[in-house]
Amino acid sequence: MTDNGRQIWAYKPVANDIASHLDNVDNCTETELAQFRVDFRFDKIRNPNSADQVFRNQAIAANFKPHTCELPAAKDPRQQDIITSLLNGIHYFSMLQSKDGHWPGDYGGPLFLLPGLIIASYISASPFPVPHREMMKIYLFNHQNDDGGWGMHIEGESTMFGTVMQYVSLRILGAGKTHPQLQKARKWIKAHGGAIGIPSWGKFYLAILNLYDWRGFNSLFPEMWLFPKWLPFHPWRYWCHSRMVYLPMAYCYGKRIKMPANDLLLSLREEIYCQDYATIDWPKQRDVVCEKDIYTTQSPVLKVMNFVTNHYEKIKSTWLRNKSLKFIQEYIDAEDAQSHYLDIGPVNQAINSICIWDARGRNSSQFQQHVARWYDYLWVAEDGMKMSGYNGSQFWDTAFATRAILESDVARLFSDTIANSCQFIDSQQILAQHETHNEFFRHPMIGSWPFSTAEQGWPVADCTAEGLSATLAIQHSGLVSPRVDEARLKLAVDVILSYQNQDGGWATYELTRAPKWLEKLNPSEIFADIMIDYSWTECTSACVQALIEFQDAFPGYKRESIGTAIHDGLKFILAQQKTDGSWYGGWAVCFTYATWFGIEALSKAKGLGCYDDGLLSRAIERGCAFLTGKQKADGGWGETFESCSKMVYSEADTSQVVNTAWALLALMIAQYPERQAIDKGISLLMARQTEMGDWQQENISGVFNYNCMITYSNYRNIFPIWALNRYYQQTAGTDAKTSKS
Ligand code: LAN
Repeated sequence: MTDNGRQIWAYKPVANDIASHLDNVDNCTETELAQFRVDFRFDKIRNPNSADQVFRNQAIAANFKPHTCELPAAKDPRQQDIITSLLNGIHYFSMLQSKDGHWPGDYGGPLFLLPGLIIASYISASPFPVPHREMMKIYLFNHQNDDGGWGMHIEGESTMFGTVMQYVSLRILGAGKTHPQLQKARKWIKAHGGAIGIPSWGKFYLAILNLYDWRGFNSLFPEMWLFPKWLPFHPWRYWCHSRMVYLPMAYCYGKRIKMPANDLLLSLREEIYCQDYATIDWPKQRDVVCEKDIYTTQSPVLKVMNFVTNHYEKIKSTWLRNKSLKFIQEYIDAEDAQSHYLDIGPVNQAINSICIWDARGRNSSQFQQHVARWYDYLWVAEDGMKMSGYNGSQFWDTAFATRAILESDVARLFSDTIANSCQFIDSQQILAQHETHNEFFRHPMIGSWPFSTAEQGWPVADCTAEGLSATLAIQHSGLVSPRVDEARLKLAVDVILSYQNQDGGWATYELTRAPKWLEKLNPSEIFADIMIDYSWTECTSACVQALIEFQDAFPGYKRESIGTAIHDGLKFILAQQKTDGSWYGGWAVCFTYATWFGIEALSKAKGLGCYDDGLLSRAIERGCAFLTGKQKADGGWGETFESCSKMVYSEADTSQVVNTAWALLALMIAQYPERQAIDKGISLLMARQTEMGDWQQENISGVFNYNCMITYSNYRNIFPIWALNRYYQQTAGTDAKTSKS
């Protein structure tokens, strides 16, 4: 069910408004659950990625319309095939668009999110309705690896974090300890040293559940929030995700929140440890991490800091502690208010819920507003009910989809789809700031666009750029009367300019606010580069492209500063290129993704006089040489998620349509001269397309912090469509006759 970007799953929907479903206490029967498994088969061994079939089947059933587009004239049979495939692709995808104009989709992948929410619901005695609980169990069981454990994410090898979190969640949801899958899981846990080796984020959740002693946890030093702001390590300078996660964690730590023990918890203490719980020497476990989990090791600076802050706990001033907890609570309130209780992401949504439950009580309106938002994060696919990595990827997918369709004049056959996206894009531009904006370290955001919804209230630099590019493309097409006027476009440009870093690049949500050495304080063990907001190739490319497109349409506005911003952005992108010609991608898998972004920005900048064209051309050529060097014999490209974590190109056994589309988009924008490489890739995309115009769900496409993967289910449509459309545009020209049915 969707409304203005909000998407929730309802069991047996009866009304059309989301609010009436939040009180739904419907039950489901064993027979219905068994039927679900028959209707939606999921086999982790075949593919751990579900294909979002639950949503898609419903959308197609509701929106089905026959494909009646009159095909544009084709020069030859090959082109006929291209046109057919392209139109089928867009036609199918347009049926997935929701009434409010966005494309809903599965945004799961990480396996440590749902447990956080289950723990929040358990400690606060606010259980989910039975159908939700049952669907969650299906999901958790479905993603167990063959060895009995669970990974950090759906494609990952088993880790202690993944395994203990899913195990405890299943037990909370009512799975018995004699269940064969849980017995197998216990074996894995015990064979790998037991839950004392869970990384710090896991130690945190277990401590909340009274399954781990807070003495075994390195201090989160809530007093650091009272430091003077000029200090280079004041937490206001952290990457906003770390800041917003360590904030409520520090509250829970400061208050040593823990659930009262009960039979289940006492039994769990025996199930997940190798030793008797009462005999565990907790302070000694602070830095114990199972080797299967370690991605970043503790730096000497962090060790010293932990030593100091752990000792401080013994002598701490109660007055200072209370003062810092008061500040933290105000900050949590502000984050809740600014984001309408959605919060910046799934981790702090759950932990803030726990803090608010502790501070204000279960019946408080604040806590109830938190609970209402839990549903915004839940998504059902054939693998069961998962927690999304965000409250969705609504805006991001819509902006990309719009640009993909508008790549050629076939868009005019889909003017209704574009009109809907246009409406969504219009409605999601952030045009107001909360009164607590400045007090709590927020970057100016009027005119920006978010990743999910404006309501969520966190603007992102490259989402703003994609919003601007999509809006300009809509205006350029003349298909619908523009809804975002010139003044609002200029606001978006101003925000983009305000986001540019000293190094010429653009980061994700804010400017880089602290020096790189702050990374030495990364306590997470499982993620890299989380402490500050770094400039990225992809974000920079998106901003550079949007500025180029804007300047083309409005040459008079801030000509000089936009010119300088483009120049510096290009310089940053060139500096990121690796010696083999590739770029590393921080937000999707991986080298093909960022190399597409690198080449796209450089190619669009050529001939504009804002940079040395010779340098741009050479970099583009090297990028293309890298890509063609990785093309598989079948014409496609394929990378696995290990490219992201190992930072070296890791070739998948089979070509992947999403990687193939990125590589093709890059080669085409670069006007790569050996057309056979492109022709072969396009043939692969066509061959992989289903009869309806969809593509199969293949490997996972997204990533964050190098080590955790995230699903972008709409990518399998958006990027093949975009590549086919660019191919059509380049091979047919814009003069091919098209007519709307
Ligand atoms: C996202 C999703 C979108 C992504 C892009 C816009 C694609 C990127 O270009 C910039 C970074 C951004 C906004 C991004 C940052 C990290 C996020 C928010 C996520 C990958 C979605 C989930 C992830 C978040 C950190 C998950 C929660 C986990 C923690 C470690 C706090």
